[in-house]
Amino acid sequence: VSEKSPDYLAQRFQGDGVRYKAKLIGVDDVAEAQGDKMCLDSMMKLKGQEIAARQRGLHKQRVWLKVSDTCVRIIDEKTGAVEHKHELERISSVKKDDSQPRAFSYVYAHEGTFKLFFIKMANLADPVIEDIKDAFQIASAERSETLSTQQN
Ligand code: I3P
Repeated sequence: VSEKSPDYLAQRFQGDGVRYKAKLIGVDDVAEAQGDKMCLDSMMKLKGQEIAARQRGLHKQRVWLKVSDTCVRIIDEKTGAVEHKHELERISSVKKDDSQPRAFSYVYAHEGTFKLFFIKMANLADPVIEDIKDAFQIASAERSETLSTQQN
């Protein structure tokens, strides 16, 4: 962790940021910005829907997940279309799925509503969770810097 210098992180997340191969398990309306039980319940519900869909021969949507210093973007792998753009400051919680090491979820807060995005990575979820946390730190540091500049 200590080898992540500010310069390294700034470079890592600039522009488009870091790209990961993933699949979108599902999206769910949730009641709050955060909460372990709420997230686990929602993930369990979406997992049930995933199983039901597979039984009908449907597959999860293949996506790219991009983490930059401003947002997390979910891009359709086939069309390249940006389907969701989530500003980091509106991501209110990130939760690992302890039963699936490749899966995690985050909650996006928008105009008083909250949506949980449940994602399955091609590889482990830990690195992307760490990236989202690092990018969030950078984004909030940049915001307070902007703020203090304005005050001067
Ligand atoms: C697939 C297998 C994959 C899974 C895929 C399933 O079933 O379970 O692991 O991808 O999901 O279809 P099968 O072995 O019967 O082909 P993930 O590991 O990424 O979930 P998908 O169809 O939703 O892509």
